[in-house]
Amino acid sequence: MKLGIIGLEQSGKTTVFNALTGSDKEIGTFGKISAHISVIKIPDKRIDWLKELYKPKKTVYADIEFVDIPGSINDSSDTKIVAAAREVDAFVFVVRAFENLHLPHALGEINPLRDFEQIKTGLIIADMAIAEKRIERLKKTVTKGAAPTEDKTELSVLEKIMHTFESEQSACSANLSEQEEKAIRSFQFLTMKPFLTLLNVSDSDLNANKTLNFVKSLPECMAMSANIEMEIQRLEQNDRKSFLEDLGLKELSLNSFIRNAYKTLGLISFFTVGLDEVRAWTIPKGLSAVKAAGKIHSDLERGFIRAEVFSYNNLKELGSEREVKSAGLFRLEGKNYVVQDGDILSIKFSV
Ligand SMILES: Nc1nc2c(ncn2[C@@H]2O[C@H](COP(=O)(O)OP(=O)(O)O)[C@@H](O)[C@H]2O)c(=O)[nH]1
Ligand SMILES: [Mg+2]
Repeated sequence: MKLGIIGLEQSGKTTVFNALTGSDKEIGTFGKISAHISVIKIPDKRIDWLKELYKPKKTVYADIEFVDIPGSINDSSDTKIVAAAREVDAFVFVVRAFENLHLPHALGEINPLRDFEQIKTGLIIADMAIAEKRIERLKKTVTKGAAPTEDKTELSVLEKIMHTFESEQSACSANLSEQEEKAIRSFQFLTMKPFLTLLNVSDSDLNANKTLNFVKSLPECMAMSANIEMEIQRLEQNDRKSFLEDLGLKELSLNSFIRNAYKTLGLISFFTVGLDEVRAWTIPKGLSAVKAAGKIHSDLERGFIRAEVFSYNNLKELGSEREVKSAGLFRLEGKNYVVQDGDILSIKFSV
């Protein structure tokens, strides 16, 4: 999964990037440098436990790739920003709530709701430019009369979306049918992508009422004090606890961030196990066994015969695969079985 960190200039994007990934990139650079990338392993106690049980040669955790996209997303003249944003699966909107006397906000007072709208507008404007261009071209062929049906469908969907944009709404609120959505999927509209909002607050405001109110008012929002978490990330593991306690936190925001990301983006994990490898795979909720097999390798999807399935919870409770089998909790499932969070899968296939 690839997450793009976007927001206004000087909202703390790079600070958030450092805080979440433990990187050490320069902050306060005014977007003058190119995007930063860092991949983090997603901590998962289930994988830790499976590793102990199977003692595999290799253990692979699921991961998230963070891309710190510099500059300001409401600057639609910056094509590099938009191009980088198209590449990601989902966004982290960084919204500034921290006061900093040395760093006045370019738009005046600190106002997270306004800044959230600015980000949204930036994305809508970028999408409108794409839709407009395509509509213009399609209109030419469709009015000539010789256009294929797909072009007509595409045009009507794009016009529908254009209406949505004109009323300052995201493409995802255009209520498209699955078929309509398919017709325009290739455009990778930015406002179709799911997002999380990270409210970047001063550490003294972490539990303040105004923070709680902003978190409630903004969609998919959580608060974080990026500056201080970046500092804590730099400490030795043993020294972190007392600093976190002082802030009234149980853990670094990374953990709750990952939980929120899975929930908001509708993701689950399944596992493959064995003496060679124990591995976590991230998939969208509702995926069929055959599609999940395709995540592992395209051959497994093409030649899919069946999935052998048992659950992590049963394995943990009973202690071994043999016990799971004799308890009748080992199942054979077909192509259309919907994979559940915590399933351990073994795909039988032939190509
Ligand atoms: N007081 C305070 N300053 C912050 C916080 N987060 C970021 N900053 C400052 O805001 C400035 C811009 O941060 P940066 O991460 O480079 O923002 P970007 O332009 O969005 O990448 C830097 O001077 C940071 O020190 C915070 O939580 N509190
Ligand atoms: Mg930056």
